[in-house]
Order: sequence, then structure tokens, then C-alpha cells
Amino acid sequence: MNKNSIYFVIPAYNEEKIIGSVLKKLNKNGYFKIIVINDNSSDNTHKISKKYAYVINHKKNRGQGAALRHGINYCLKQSKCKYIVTFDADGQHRIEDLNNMLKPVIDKKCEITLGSRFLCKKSNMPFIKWFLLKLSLVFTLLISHINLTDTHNGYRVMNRYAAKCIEIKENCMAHASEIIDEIGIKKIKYKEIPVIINYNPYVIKKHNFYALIKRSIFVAFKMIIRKFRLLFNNN
Ligand SMILES: Nc1nc2c(ncn2[C@@H]2O[C@H](COP(=O)(O)OP(=O)(O)OP(=O)(O)O)[C@@H](O)[C@H]2O)c(=O)[nH]1
Ligand SMILES: [Mg+2]
Repeated sequence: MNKNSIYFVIPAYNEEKIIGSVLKKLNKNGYFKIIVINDNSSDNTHKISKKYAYVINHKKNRGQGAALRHGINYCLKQSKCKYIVTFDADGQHRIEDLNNMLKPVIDKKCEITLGSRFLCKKSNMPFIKWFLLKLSLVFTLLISHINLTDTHNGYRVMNRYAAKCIEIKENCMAHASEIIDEIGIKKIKYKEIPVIINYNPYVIKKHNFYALIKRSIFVAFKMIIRKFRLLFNNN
């Protein structure tokens, strides 16, 4: 496996405290094709990231979905890129899970792998996060008719075909549900892979009970609007 054909897309917003160690670890493991999409962070995210990765800067904060779209489109323009990994900047995703994520895509068993924290027994996830994620599984089943064990996991590996097919239009957090909906509509072959999501003290400190609930309601609302839009466009 040529590690230079594997491109990482890492959306980042105000992650100066942790992004250096995340990127350093990827470099240490032989991964150098790393695209960080820095979304107008007010801290040193850009300065730190450019030591280890290619950085795309957004002049305005456009959201995680817009960052992924920009990063994935950039990768598709690189002829050497065969696989795209979407990976978080806050240390929640583990390089140790990468081979399991990559293998089914490289072996052509599927076109995209989706990380699932619920297929792993080990987790220190806060209860509110657990509850909202479980609720979103039911919502996804109703809206997208896909029965997954984890719908909002940012750890994915896709081949070029999947990356081209999946259209990310949602700029903010609703992109995760949108990606799953696109997988269903475009019949992209997927496989869920157990991954450990690290709820380190840095991440827990960022959690805000009301913000998490507000975000979930917002995502649900956006997805309902998307479904109506698709329905009317098809009629
Ligand atoms: N480019 C960009 N990246 C973002 C933005 N918001 C969050 N991110 C990044 O997207 C990744 C995931 O965001 P988080 O807020 O940690 O979301 P999450 O991991 O789904 O949720 P938690 O479990 O609460 O951490 C991290 O690398 C963030 O830095 C944004 O507005 N723009
Ligand atoms: Mg996170």
C-alpha cells in the first residue's frame, strides 16, 4: 500500500491545543498527504498545522460540511490520490484504527467505510452524547432508510468513486446525515468498522449540554428540509 495515495481531510476550528500532536502522529506513521481546512480559527491552528500539513484557509467560518467539501474536492484534483480519509483534528480518531478502515475499500469490498463507536465495547462517552447519537439512529432509519449503528462519526475512508458521488451541500454539522442519505440514494457500497472514539478531557471540556441538543435539533430540521426539497425536485 502506497501511503502517498492516501489523503487525509481534516476540518479544524480553534484546535491549537491538540492539532499539532494529531498531525505529528500521522506524519510519524508515514502519512504526509494531509489537508487541513482551517475555518477562520482565531487561535494558532493555521501556524501549527502548516508544519505538518497542507493548509487551506477559509476567510470566514463556513462550517465543517463546507470544509469537508473543499478538502475532498481538492483531493479529487490530485491524480495520485486514491483514497480519502476524513479525520478529526481534536484527537478523537485513532491512527490505530486506520488499517481496518482502509482494508475493505482497498480490497474493493466496499466504496466507503464508516467508523462506528457503537461496534466497539470500549467507550467513555458522556451519557448525553450517547443518548443523542442513539436517537439519531432512529431518525436516520426513518429519513434515509439506512440501518447504521453510528450516524455521526467523522471517521470515514472512501475511494474516488464514492468521493465523486457524495455531494455535500450542507455547510454545517448536518453534512454527516447528508452523507449517509447520499450513500443510500446513490447506492454506494458501505461497511461499518468498529473504531474507538477518544473522549479525552480536552473534548469533554468543549462539550456543552445545550449546544449538543441545539445541534441535534438543527440537524434534524435541515434533514427534513432536504428530504422535502428532493421530493419536490423529483416530482
Ligand atoms: N473547518 C471547520 N472545522 C470544524 C468546525 N467545527 C468543528 N470543526 C472540526 O470538525 C471536527 C469535529 O468537530 P467536533 O466539534 O469535535 O464534533 P464531533 O467530534 O462530532 O463532536 P464531539 O464529540 O462533541 O467532539 C474537529 O476537527 C473540529 O475542529 C468548523 O466550523 N469548521
Ligand atoms: Mg470532536
